[in-house]
Amino acid sequence: MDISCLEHRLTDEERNQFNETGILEVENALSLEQIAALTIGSDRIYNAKIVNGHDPKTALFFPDFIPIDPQFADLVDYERTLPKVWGILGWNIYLYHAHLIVTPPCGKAADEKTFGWHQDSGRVNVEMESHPRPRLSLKVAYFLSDTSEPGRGNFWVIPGSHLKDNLELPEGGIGQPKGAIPVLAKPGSAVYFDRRLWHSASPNWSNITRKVLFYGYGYRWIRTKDDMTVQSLWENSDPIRRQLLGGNVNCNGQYSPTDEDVPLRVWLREHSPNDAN
Ligand SMILES: O=C(O)CCC(=O)C(=O)O
Repeated sequence: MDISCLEHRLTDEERNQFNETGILEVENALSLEQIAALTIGSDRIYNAKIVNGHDPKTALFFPDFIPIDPQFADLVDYERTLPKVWGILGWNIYLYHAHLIVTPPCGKAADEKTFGWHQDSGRVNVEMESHPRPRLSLKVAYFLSDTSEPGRGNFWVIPGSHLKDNLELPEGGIGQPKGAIPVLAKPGSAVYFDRRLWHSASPNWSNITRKVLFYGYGYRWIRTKDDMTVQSLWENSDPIRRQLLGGNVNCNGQYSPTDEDVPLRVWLREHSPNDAN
């Protein structure tokens, strides 16, 4: 990893914002060339699913896409985003889950139905005894299409809701919970969100297909949430990327890591010691 990535470390202001709201948006995290190339890669996956019978009017949720195209693996340790991930979670991390979501125009008129609000991680929210719930993981969402206006299948969030264990939904399944807003992300934006943030997908009432790549980072003792068939990439990955793709020496190293398990810590000790604790 090049030390130029340190320019993109989490600032105090960003840390405060993330801690307070559970979300942080960084515009222009991807260049126009990256957006174009990642869009071609995403379209290839989407078009293959359509050929295989996916309904073109419904959203495609496609996990385990990292091994399909090298440019998806390049984002795992991307120099503009990874420093903020380790700034929030620390160095004992890996990519536990990733998915592509393509939301085509739904072809219906806008309505007021309540969206599918949730916190990430399923049973973790039931079986983990603590209040507030622990952070454990976050996602970085790379927006490839323009969602800078509402109605385009936007990602919706309730800023500050990450410290709440319950969400009050409107009665009768109409309307969105108090404080809910659409994230108006432009192409190239990276949106970081705490897994506890109450959030939702929304219907795409526009005529612009929404495309977003989600990268979920969590502690190395968390199990993967999709098949994550990335092992074939280990051999040709540099040590930090290998760590982020789940490579380790043995299972004990997920809980009590040695330097060999966590090259990210070794690198930080040398180049950014405050982040190596
Ligand atoms: O598609 C979206 O905007 C929502 C994605 C989501 O809910 C998730 O990644 O957990």
